[in-house]
Amino acid sequence: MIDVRPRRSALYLPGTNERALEKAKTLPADVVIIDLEDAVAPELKEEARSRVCEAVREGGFGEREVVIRVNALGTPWGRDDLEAAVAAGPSAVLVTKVGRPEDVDEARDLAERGGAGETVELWAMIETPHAMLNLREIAAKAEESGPRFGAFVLGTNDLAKETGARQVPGRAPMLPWISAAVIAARAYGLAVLDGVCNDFRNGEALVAECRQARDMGLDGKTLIHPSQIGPANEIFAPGEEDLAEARAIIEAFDRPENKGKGAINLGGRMVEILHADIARRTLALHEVIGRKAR
Ligand code: 1VU
Repeated sequence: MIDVRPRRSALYLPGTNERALEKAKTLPADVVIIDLEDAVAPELKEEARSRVCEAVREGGFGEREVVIRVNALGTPWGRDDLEAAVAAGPSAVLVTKVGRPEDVDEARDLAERGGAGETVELWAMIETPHAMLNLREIAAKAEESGPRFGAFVLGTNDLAKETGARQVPGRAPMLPWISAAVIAARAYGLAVLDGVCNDFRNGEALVAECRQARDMGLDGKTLIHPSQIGPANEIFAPGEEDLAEARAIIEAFDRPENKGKGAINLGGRMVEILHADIARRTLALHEVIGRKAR
């Protein structure tokens, strides 16, 4: 059985917004990211931390992965956030401003000190120039930490702020960084999620960013508004054409005349065993998504 976890849609919500927190329990997002960082004012940080941890302990999120995004470890709140967050037992804690491999060590040590159970993952926000320069070392360190580190999440707003790059349609200035994050994540067995589309009333912009991210190999997109969930779920799921092709490839390799072959002719196109691997993964993802929908 192939282990696939759909992370097509990861919805952020402010840790101080009780209404959004309740609503998230009913929305079809694969992942809910409850934010203690940018969406919470400094004077509310401690109160938000307690409330969010209580809400996560209470549960009610069903099959959604629940992630708590904590303040950077170098801030007055980061270390306490991380220890409290892991103890609340979410699916993952999203560590912000990870820029060096030492940040991975520090987060892992704090998580273990906070009593993180086996199942609580750590995810890393990749959102600074240092993170971009150190992607390979960060990803390698994350893999070395065992199953504890699960994903990179791109912070494209911070990357724009820190570099001066503009967030333009087509995202040309961001593409090298998105690609670099995908390569580093895949080399070391991590999932990778795209940054947000701020223009949440602009459906066309969201669809374009989701398609681009899917084609570049990302697992899903982080979102800020419920209206963005449907398009992300659809675009990051295998479509009818992908499924038909996957089934045709597997069926072709199963034919007696193709037994033992590494490459075959499928309707004038070369198909290799690696395409059968991709096809099996596509069908596994489709099956898991189908089970969630039931
Ligand atoms: O109609 P209802 O009262 O039932 O619900 C509203 C609203 O509460 C709800 N809603 C959400 N529910 C869950 N999660 C959300 N993120 C969320 N956003 C809205 O949906 C109903 C309709 O809302 P609306 O269209 O009237 O939108 P609002 O004006 O209420 O809110 C717009 C913003 C952008 C403020 C809101 O969507 C929001 O707070 N989004 C998340 C912001 C956030 O968490 N930012 C930090 C992380 S993103 C980042 O740092 C980039 C890396």
